Amino acid sequence: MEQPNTTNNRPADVLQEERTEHLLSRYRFWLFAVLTVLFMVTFIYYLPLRFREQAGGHEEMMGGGGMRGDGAMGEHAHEDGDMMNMRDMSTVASLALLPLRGPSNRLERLPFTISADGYKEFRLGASEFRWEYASGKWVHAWGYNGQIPGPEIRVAEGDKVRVIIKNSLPDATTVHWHGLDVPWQMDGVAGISQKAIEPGTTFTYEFAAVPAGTRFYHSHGKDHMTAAQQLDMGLSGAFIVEPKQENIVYDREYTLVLDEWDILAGGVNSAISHIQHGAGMMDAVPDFNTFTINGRIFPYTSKLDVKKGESVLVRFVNVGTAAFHPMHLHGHSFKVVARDGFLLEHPEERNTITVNPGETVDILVVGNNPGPWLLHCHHVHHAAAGMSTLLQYEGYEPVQKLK
Ligand SMILES: [Cu+2]
Repeated sequence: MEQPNTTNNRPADVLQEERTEHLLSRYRFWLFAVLTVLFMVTFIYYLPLRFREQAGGHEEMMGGGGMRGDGAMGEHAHEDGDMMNMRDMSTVASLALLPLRGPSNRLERLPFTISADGYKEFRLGASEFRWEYASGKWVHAWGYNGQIPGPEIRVAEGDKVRVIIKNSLPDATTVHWHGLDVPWQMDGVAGISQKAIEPGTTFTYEFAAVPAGTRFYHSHGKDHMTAAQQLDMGLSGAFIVEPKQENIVYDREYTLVLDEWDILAGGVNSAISHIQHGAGMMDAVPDFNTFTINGRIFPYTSKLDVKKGESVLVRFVNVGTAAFHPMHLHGHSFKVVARDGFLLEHPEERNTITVNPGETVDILVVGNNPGPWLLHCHHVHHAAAGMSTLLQYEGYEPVQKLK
Protein backbone atom coordinates (compact mmCIF):
# COMPACT_ATOMS: atom_id res chain seq x y z
CA MET A 1 0.00 0.00 0.00
CA GLU A 2 1.38 3.40 -0.89
CA GLN A 3 1.40 6.05 1.75
CA PRO A 4 1.62 9.27 -0.26
CA ASN A 5 0.99 11.51 2.74
CA THR A 6 4.06 10.25 4.57
CA THR A 7 6.50 11.89 2.21
CA ASN A 8 4.42 15.05 2.17
CA ASN A 9 4.13 15.14 5.98
CA ARG A 10 7.83 15.39 6.66
CA PRO A 11 8.37 18.70 4.89
CA ALA A 12 5.26 19.99 6.71
CA ASP A 13 6.86 19.08 10.07
CA VAL A 14 10.06 20.83 9.09
CA LEU A 15 8.06 23.81 7.98
CA GLN A 16 6.25 23.87 11.35
CA GLU A 17 9.58 23.66 13.20
CA GLU A 18 10.98 26.47 11.09
CA ARG A 19 7.89 28.56 11.81
CA THR A 20 8.23 27.90 15.57
CA GLU A 21 11.93 28.79 15.48
CA HIS A 22 11.14 31.94 13.59
CA LEU A 23 8.52 32.93 16.16
CA LEU A 24 10.93 32.15 19.01
CA SER A 25 13.68 34.26 17.51
CA ARG A 26 11.18 37.11 17.02
CA TYR A 27 10.11 36.71 20.64
CA ARG A 28 13.76 36.80 21.75
CA PHE A 29 14.34 39.83 19.56
CA TRP A 30 11.49 41.75 21.13
CA LEU A 31 12.46 40.68 24.63
CA PHE A 32 15.98 41.87 23.93
CA ALA A 33 14.70 45.12 22.48
CA VAL A 34 12.42 45.86 25.45
CA LEU A 35 15.17 45.08 27.95
CA THR A 36 17.60 47.29 26.05
CA VAL A 37 15.15 50.18 26.09
CA LEU A 38 14.53 49.72 29.83
CA PHE A 39 18.26 49.64 30.45
CA MET A 40 18.82 52.80 28.43
CA VAL A 41 15.96 54.61 30.16
CA THR A 42 17.52 53.73 33.50
CA PHE A 43 20.88 55.14 32.50
CA ILE A 44 19.74 58.14 30.50
CA TYR A 45 16.85 59.27 32.69
CA TYR A 46 16.83 57.77 36.19
CA LEU A 47 20.49 57.96 37.15
CA PRO A 48 20.96 61.60 36.11
CA LEU A 49 17.76 62.35 38.04
CA ARG A 50 19.30 60.83 41.17
CA PHE A 51 22.47 62.79 40.52
CA ARG A 52 20.51 66.01 40.04
CA GLU A 53 18.70 65.38 43.32
CA GLN A 54 21.97 65.03 45.13
CA ALA A 55 23.52 68.03 43.41
CA GLY A 56 20.38 70.06 44.17
CA GLY A 57 20.62 69.10 47.83
CA HIS A 58 24.22 70.19 47.78
CA GLU A 59 23.32 73.58 46.33
CA GLU A 60 20.67 74.10 48.97
CA MET A 61 23.26 73.17 51.53
CA MET A 62 25.72 75.75 50.29
CA GLY A 63 22.98 78.38 50.00
CA GLY A 64 22.05 77.78 53.61
CA GLY A 65 25.45 78.72 54.99
CA GLY A 66 27.00 75.41 53.98
CA MET A 67 24.75 73.48 56.28
CA ARG A 68 23.01 70.24 55.60
CA GLY A 69 19.99 69.02 57.40
CA ASP A 70 16.75 70.80 57.92
CA GLY A 71 14.31 69.41 60.38
CA ALA A 72 11.49 71.79 59.67
CA MET A 73 11.56 71.54 55.90
CA GLY A 74 12.40 67.85 55.76
CA GLU A 75 14.43 68.30 52.60
CA HIS A 76 17.14 65.98 51.38
CA ALA A 77 19.73 66.65 53.98
CA HIS A 78 22.17 63.84 53.95
CA GLU A 79 20.86 60.62 52.57
CA ASP A 80 23.89 58.35 52.66
CA GLY A 81 22.55 56.32 49.79
CA ASP A 82 19.34 54.73 50.90
CA MET A 83 20.03 54.82 54.61
CA MET A 84 16.88 56.85 55.02
CA ASN A 85 14.90 53.62 55.14
CA MET A 86 11.49 52.71 56.53
CA ARG A 87 12.85 52.51 60.05
CA ASP A 88 14.13 56.07 59.85
CA MET A 89 10.89 57.20 58.27
CA SER A 90 9.00 56.03 61.33
CA THR A 91 11.52 57.95 63.45
CA VAL A 92 10.83 61.11 61.41
CA ALA A 93 7.09 60.76 61.96
CA SER A 94 7.47 60.38 65.73
CA LEU A 95 9.92 63.31 65.98
CA ALA A 96 7.16 65.82 65.23
CA LEU A 97 5.58 64.88 68.57
CA LEU A 98 8.64 65.94 70.58
CA PRO A 99 8.74 69.41 72.19
CA LEU A 100 10.57 72.01 70.13
CA ARG A 101 13.19 73.83 72.20
CA GLY A 102 15.40 76.73 71.23
CA PRO A 103 17.58 79.53 72.58
CA SER A 104 14.64 81.18 74.35
CA ASN A 105 14.41 78.04 76.53
CA ARG A 106 18.10 78.14 77.30
CA LEU A 107 19.44 78.95 80.75
CA GLU A 108 22.99 80.22 80.77
CA ARG A 109 23.69 78.80 84.22
CA LEU A 110 21.98 76.20 86.35
CA PRO A 111 20.58 77.64 89.61
CA PHE A 112 21.27 75.79 92.83
CA THR A 113 20.07 75.64 96.41
CA ILE A 114 22.17 75.15 99.52
CA SER A 115 21.13 71.98 101.31
CA ALA A 116 20.92 71.60 105.10
CA ASP A 117 24.11 69.52 105.00
CA GLY A 118 26.02 72.24 103.19
CA TYR A 119 25.95 71.03 99.57
CA LYS A 120 25.37 73.19 96.52
CA GLU A 121 22.48 71.20 95.12
CA PHE A 122 21.75 71.16 91.38
CA ARG A 123 18.97 69.38 89.48
CA LEU A 124 19.53 68.08 85.99
CA GLY A 125 16.89 66.40 83.85
CA ALA A 126 17.91 64.39 80.80
CA SER A 127 15.17 64.30 78.18
CA GLU A 128 14.36 64.07 74.50
CA PHE A 129 13.33 67.05 72.37
CA ARG A 130 13.84 68.81 69.06
CA TRP A 131 16.57 71.44 69.27
CA GLU A 132 16.42 74.54 67.09
CA TYR A 133 20.04 74.97 66.01
CA ALA A 134 19.15 77.77 63.55
CA SER A 135 16.03 79.75 62.86
CA GLY A 136 13.45 77.22 61.59
CA LYS A 137 15.87 74.28 61.65
CA TRP A 138 15.90 71.60 64.28
CA VAL A 139 17.54 68.29 65.08
CA HIS A 140 16.43 65.37 67.23
CA ALA A 141 18.33 65.84 70.49
CA TRP A 142 18.81 64.34 73.92
CA GLY A 143 19.94 66.98 76.36
CA TYR A 144 19.98 68.30 79.90
CA ASN A 145 17.14 70.56 81.09
CA GLY A 146 15.70 70.76 77.58
CA GLN A 147 18.58 72.70 76.09
CA ILE A 148 21.73 72.32 73.98
CA PRO A 149 24.25 72.47 75.49
CA GLY A 150 23.15 71.63 79.01
CA PRO A 151 23.18 74.62 81.39
CA GLU A 152 26.57 75.60 82.74
CA ILE A 153 27.20 74.41 86.28
CA ARG A 154 29.38 76.88 88.13
CA VAL A 155 30.81 76.38 91.58
CA ALA A 156 33.80 77.48 93.64
CA GLU A 157 36.88 75.35 94.15
CA GLY A 158 36.34 72.91 97.01
CA ASP A 159 32.54 73.34 97.10
CA LYS A 160 30.54 70.30 98.15
CA VAL A 161 28.43 69.61 95.08
CA ARG A 162 25.31 67.46 94.78
CA VAL A 163 23.72 66.89 91.38
CA ILE A 164 20.43 65.04 91.29
CA ILE A 165 19.86 63.67 87.82
CA LYS A 166 16.43 62.55 86.64
CA ASN A 167 16.45 60.35 83.57
CA SER A 168 13.47 61.08 81.32
CA LEU A 169 15.20 59.67 78.25
CA PRO A 170 13.84 56.59 76.49
CA ASP A 171 17.11 54.85 77.43
CA ALA A 172 19.40 54.35 80.43
CA THR A 173 22.21 56.85 80.93
CA THR A 174 24.97 58.15 83.26
CA VAL A 175 26.70 61.49 83.89
CA HIS A 176 30.48 61.78 83.91
CA TRP A 177 32.30 64.77 85.44
CA HIS A 178 35.03 65.40 82.93
CA GLY A 179 38.24 66.68 84.50
CA LEU A 180 36.93 66.62 88.06
CA ASP A 181 38.68 64.47 90.63
CA VAL A 182 35.61 62.76 92.02
CA PRO A 183 35.44 59.56 94.13
CA TRP A 184 35.31 56.56 91.82
CA GLN A 185 31.67 55.74 92.65
CA MET A 186 30.73 59.18 91.32
CA ASP A 187 32.58 58.85 88.00
CA GLY A 188 29.44 58.06 86.02
CA VAL A 189 30.56 55.11 83.94
CA ALA A 190 27.91 52.43 83.54
CA GLY A 191 29.09 48.98 84.53
CA ILE A 192 32.34 50.34 86.04
CA SER A 193 31.42 52.84 88.74
CA GLN A 194 27.63 52.45 88.88
CA LYS A 195 24.64 50.79 87.28
CA ALA A 196 23.18 52.90 84.47
CA ILE A 197 20.34 55.20 85.50
CA GLU A 198 17.21 53.58 84.09
CA PRO A 199 14.48 55.66 82.40
CA GLY A 200 12.15 57.23 84.95
CA THR A 201 14.64 56.96 87.83
CA THR A 202 17.03 59.39 89.51
CA PHE A 203 20.63 59.21 90.67
CA THR A 204 22.51 61.53 93.01
CA TYR A 205 26.12 62.47 92.40
CA GLU A 206 28.13 64.00 95.25
CA PHE A 207 31.69 65.24 95.15
CA ALA A 208 33.98 68.09 96.06
CA ALA A 209 34.65 70.48 93.18
CA VAL A 210 38.36 70.06 92.50
CA PRO A 211 40.50 71.01 90.71
CA ALA A 212 39.59 74.54 89.62
CA GLY A 213 39.20 75.34 85.94
CA THR A 214 37.10 74.97 82.80
CA ARG A 215 35.61 71.48 82.77
CA PHE A 216 32.43 69.79 81.60
CA TYR A 217 29.88 67.10 82.25
CA HIS A 218 28.53 64.58 79.77
CA SER A 219 26.75 61.28 79.42
CA HIS A 220 28.88 58.16 79.43
CA GLY A 221 26.05 56.16 77.89
CA LYS A 222 24.15 53.20 79.25
CA ASP A 223 27.22 51.09 78.45
CA HIS A 224 30.52 51.50 76.69
CA MET A 225 28.91 51.17 73.24
CA THR A 226 26.56 54.13 73.68
CA ALA A 227 28.79 56.77 75.29
CA ALA A 228 29.70 58.38 71.95
CA GLN A 229 26.15 58.12 70.64
CA GLN A 230 24.60 59.77 73.69
CA LEU A 231 27.19 62.56 73.39
CA ASP A 232 26.33 62.91 69.71
CA MET A 233 22.68 63.34 70.71
CA GLY A 234 23.70 66.38 72.80
CA LEU A 235 24.10 65.20 76.41
CA SER A 236 26.81 67.59 77.64
CA GLY A 237 27.36 70.96 79.30
CA ALA A 238 30.11 73.13 80.78
CA PHE A 239 31.22 72.79 84.39
CA ILE A 240 33.26 75.71 85.66
CA VAL A 241 35.13 75.54 88.94
CA GLU A 242 36.18 79.05 89.93
CA PRO A 243 39.57 79.09 91.68
CA LYS A 244 39.82 80.23 95.30
CA GLN A 245 42.33 82.76 94.14
CA GLU A 246 41.72 84.28 90.72
CA ASN A 247 44.96 84.48 88.77
CA ILE A 248 43.61 85.91 85.55
CA VAL A 249 42.24 89.42 85.36
CA TYR A 250 39.37 89.94 82.93
CA ASP A 251 36.30 92.14 82.50
CA ARG A 252 34.00 89.67 80.74
CA GLU A 253 33.94 86.01 80.05
CA TYR A 254 32.22 83.69 77.61
CA THR A 255 31.96 79.90 77.56
CA LEU A 256 31.79 78.46 74.05
CA VAL A 257 30.71 74.81 73.89
CA LEU A 258 31.81 73.35 70.54
CA ASP A 259 29.81 70.41 69.22
CA GLU A 260 29.15 68.44 66.04
CA TRP A 261 26.07 66.79 64.57
CA ASP A 262 25.24 64.32 61.83
CA ILE A 263 21.79 65.52 60.79
CA LEU A 264 19.84 63.42 58.31
CA ALA A 265 16.73 64.39 56.34
CA GLY A 266 13.77 65.33 58.51
CA GLY A 267 15.94 66.38 61.47
CA VAL A 268 16.92 62.78 62.23
CA ASN A 269 20.12 62.55 64.28
CA SER A 270 22.19 59.65 62.94
CA ALA A 271 23.31 58.79 66.49
CA ILE A 272 19.83 57.49 67.29
CA SER A 273 20.22 54.57 64.88
CA HIS A 274 23.39 53.48 66.66
CA ILE A 275 21.68 53.66 70.04
CA GLN A 276 18.55 51.82 68.90
CA HIS A 277 20.08 49.24 66.62
CA GLY A 278 23.67 48.79 67.76
CA ALA A 279 26.81 50.82 67.17
CA GLY A 280 28.27 48.38 64.66
CA MET A 281 25.44 48.67 62.18
CA MET A 282 26.73 51.67 60.27
CA ASP A 283 29.96 53.62 60.06
CA ALA A 284 31.71 53.83 63.40
CA VAL A 285 32.22 57.59 63.11
CA PRO A 286 29.24 59.63 61.89
CA ASP A 287 29.61 61.95 58.92
CA PHE A 288 29.21 65.18 60.87
CA ASN A 289 27.65 67.93 58.76
CA THR A 290 26.67 70.60 61.31
CA PHE A 291 29.00 72.31 63.79
CA THR A 292 27.57 74.37 66.62
CA ILE A 293 28.76 76.92 69.15
CA ASN A 294 26.50 76.78 72.20
CA GLY A 295 23.96 74.77 70.21
CA ARG A 296 23.65 77.20 67.30
CA ILE A 297 25.14 77.64 63.84
CA PHE A 298 26.34 80.91 62.33
CA PRO A 299 24.83 83.47 61.94
CA TYR A 300 22.48 82.32 64.73
CA THR A 301 25.35 81.84 67.19
CA SER A 302 25.37 84.46 69.93
CA LYS A 303 28.16 87.00 69.46
CA LEU A 304 30.78 87.98 72.00
CA ASP A 305 30.20 91.61 72.93
CA VAL A 306 33.16 93.66 74.04
CA LYS A 307 34.02 97.30 74.68
CA LYS A 308 37.33 98.83 73.71
CA GLY A 309 39.91 98.32 76.45
CA GLU A 310 38.19 95.33 78.07
CA SER A 311 39.83 91.96 78.58
CA VAL A 312 37.74 88.95 77.62
CA LEU A 313 38.24 85.42 78.86
CA VAL A 314 36.94 82.87 76.35
CA ARG A 315 36.56 79.28 77.52
CA PHE A 316 36.39 76.76 74.69
CA VAL A 317 34.96 73.34 75.55
CA ASN A 318 35.01 70.69 72.81
CA VAL A 319 32.26 68.25 73.80
CA GLY A 320 32.31 66.58 70.38
CA THR A 321 33.34 62.98 69.87
CA ALA A 322 35.61 63.19 66.83
CA ALA A 323 36.46 66.60 65.35
CA PHE A 324 39.23 68.96 66.43
CA HIS A 325 38.71 72.67 66.07
CA PRO A 326 41.56 75.14 65.39
CA MET A 327 39.76 78.22 66.71
CA HIS A 328 40.98 81.38 65.04
CA LEU A 329 40.33 85.00 65.97
CA HIS A 330 40.65 87.78 63.43
CA GLY A 331 42.31 91.09 64.22
CA HIS A 332 43.88 90.05 67.53
CA SER A 333 46.47 87.84 69.00
CA PHE A 334 45.45 86.30 72.30
CA LYS A 335 47.06 84.57 75.23
CA VAL A 336 46.36 80.89 75.84
CA VAL A 337 46.07 81.03 79.62
CA ALA A 338 44.79 77.52 80.48
CA ARG A 339 44.53 74.07 78.93
CA ASP A 340 42.17 71.43 80.28
CA GLY A 341 41.39 73.95 83.00
CA PHE A 342 44.97 74.25 84.25
CA LEU A 343 46.70 77.61 84.15
CA LEU A 344 49.77 77.72 81.93
CA GLU A 345 52.84 79.00 83.65
CA HIS A 346 53.92 80.68 80.44
CA PRO A 347 50.84 81.75 78.50
CA GLU A 348 51.40 81.32 74.80
CA GLU A 349 50.64 84.17 72.41
CA ARG A 350 48.66 82.92 69.42
CA ASN A 351 45.90 83.69 66.94
CA THR A 352 44.75 80.10 66.42
CA ILE A 353 44.40 77.40 69.05
CA THR A 354 43.26 73.83 68.47
CA VAL A 355 40.71 72.33 70.82
CA ASN A 356 40.62 68.54 70.56
CA PRO A 357 37.63 66.38 71.53
CA GLY A 358 37.40 66.29 75.33
CA GLU A 359 39.72 69.29 75.76
CA THR A 360 39.09 72.74 77.14
CA VAL A 361 41.17 75.84 76.35
CA ASP A 362 40.94 79.29 77.97
CA ILE A 363 42.15 82.30 76.02
CA LEU A 364 42.46 85.92 77.08
CA VAL A 365 41.73 88.57 74.48
CA VAL A 366 42.62 92.20 75.06
CA GLY A 367 40.11 94.43 73.32
CA ASN A 368 42.45 96.84 71.61
CA ASN A 369 41.26 96.73 68.01
CA PRO A 370 37.62 97.81 67.69
CA GLY A 371 35.52 96.28 64.93
CA PRO A 372 33.31 93.29 64.16
CA TRP A 373 35.72 90.34 64.09
CA LEU A 374 35.19 86.73 63.10
CA LEU A 375 36.00 84.03 65.62
CA HIS A 376 35.76 80.70 63.83
CA CYS A 377 37.05 77.19 63.44
CA HIS A 378 39.86 77.11 60.90
CA HIS A 379 38.88 73.66 59.79
CA VAL A 380 37.09 75.97 57.40
CA HIS A 381 34.46 73.40 56.42
CA HIS A 382 33.38 73.42 60.06
CA ALA A 383 33.11 77.22 59.94
CA ALA A 384 31.01 76.98 56.77
CA ALA A 385 28.82 74.38 58.48
CA GLY A 386 28.15 76.63 61.46
CA MET A 387 31.19 77.00 63.71
CA SER A 388 31.64 80.78 63.57
CA THR A 389 30.73 83.73 65.70
CA LEU A 390 31.74 87.36 66.12
CA LEU A 391 33.81 89.25 68.64
CA GLN A 392 31.91 92.49 68.27
CA TYR A 393 32.95 95.77 69.78
CA GLU A 394 30.27 98.14 70.95
CA GLY A 395 29.32 100.45 68.11
CA TYR A 396 30.72 98.25 65.32
CA GLU A 397 28.28 96.31 63.12
CA PRO A 398 29.09 94.05 60.16
CA VAL A 399 28.77 95.92 56.86
CA GLN A 400 25.87 93.67 55.83
CA LYS A 401 23.03 92.32 57.91
CA LEU A 402 23.84 88.69 58.70
CA LYS A 403 20.31 87.32 59.04
CU1 LIG B 1 36.29 72.62 63.63
